[in-house]
Amino acid sequence: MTLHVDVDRLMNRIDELGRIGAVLGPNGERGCARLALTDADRAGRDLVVAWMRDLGLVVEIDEIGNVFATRPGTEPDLAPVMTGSHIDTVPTGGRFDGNLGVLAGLEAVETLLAAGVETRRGVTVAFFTDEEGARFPPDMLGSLVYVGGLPLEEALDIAAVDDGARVGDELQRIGYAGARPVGALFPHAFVELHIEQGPILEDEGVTIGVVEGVQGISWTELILTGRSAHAGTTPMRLRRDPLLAASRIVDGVRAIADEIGGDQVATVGRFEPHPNLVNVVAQSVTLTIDLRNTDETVLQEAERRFADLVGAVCAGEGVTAERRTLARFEPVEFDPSMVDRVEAAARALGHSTRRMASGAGHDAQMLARVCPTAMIFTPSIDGLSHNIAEDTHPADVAAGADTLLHVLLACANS
Ligand code: HGY
Ligand code: MN
Ligand code: MN
Repeated sequence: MTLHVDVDRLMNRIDELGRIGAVLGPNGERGCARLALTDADRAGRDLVVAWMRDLGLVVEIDEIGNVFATRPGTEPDLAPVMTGSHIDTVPTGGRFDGNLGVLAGLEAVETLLAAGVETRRGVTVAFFTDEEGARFPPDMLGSLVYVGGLPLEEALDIAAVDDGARVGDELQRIGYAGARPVGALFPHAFVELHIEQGPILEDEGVTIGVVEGVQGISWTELILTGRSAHAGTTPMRLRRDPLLAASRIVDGVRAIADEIGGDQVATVGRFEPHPNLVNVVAQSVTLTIDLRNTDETVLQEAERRFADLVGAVCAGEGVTAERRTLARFEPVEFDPSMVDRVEAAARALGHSTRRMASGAGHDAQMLARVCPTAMIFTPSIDGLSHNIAEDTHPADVAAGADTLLHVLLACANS
């Protein structure tokens, strides 16, 4: 008899966790705002850890606040298999981004427990700190530190974009500065269930995305500085206006993506003029640029064009530019045998599949550095994410969670 998850139980947990930091929209949207290491994140963490403990799992918290909950296997000397994702969100986030992967992992373990199905290897369900990077760049911070991609001390000193708080102090404040050394134990294999966050699966009517890799990511913070001046008395010829320069850069960044074409995407997400007043020519503008491509060579070309754009615009307007790299990750390809396992499990369950790359960053791209890794995608309604209208049909949630369950079973008995 084929094991299936209890999708009602899973949807109830998704909705309950989604009520912490809930953002309700005018048209019934049920979004979520749980920025990393805020009180809302603490409340979400406490709820998920309570569910983990209710299932009798062994819960450990590491020094960067990553949480690992393990159901032991019959052969304790074997490294566990791991699944998981994140439960922090962007401020205009949804109930599924990250949360689905963590709660579906918990549901898979509960299904095994309820069926009395034991596995050779333990099964660990994890959530990683600050995957979004919205408050503390870079994104995937917790999993990056876990795999040794960033020294712990450096991560603990990262300051929040919003209020300047330190990662280390915030972890202490919310009670998630754990004792487990980062990277203390790497899994035998890792698989992450996540919503696609784009339109492809829905457009093609496909149920399961078999993710072969993640595109490269380049985040830059730019601070343009000109000279603030009186809007009424300063002749146009005397102005050094960083807001005009920033606007030309916004337009030029879109042109870079259009000219390169293909997979290239480019986004100016933050745009903060100072002093941002009606009668003052701006003193400075802080903006962020997010460039991504599946091809590292093309991504570097996009970065070169961006650097040239900034140089030309700043020279033309007489403003200066300070640059800070917030994140830079090369494209990642997942382990072919794990990708095959995802495809086989989904098809054995009767679901349609298609292979694809991930446009979004995920913790799995970090775990791929230390063990065979793959991802499972489920469709996003209207392809929306990082939007309070983010939603996924329960039937697709069930398909994704069942696929995850069977990939975990296969890996945990390998
Ligand atoms: O930025 C990303 O792709 C992810 O949502 N952190
Ligand atoms: Mn995510
Ligand atoms: Mn996200």
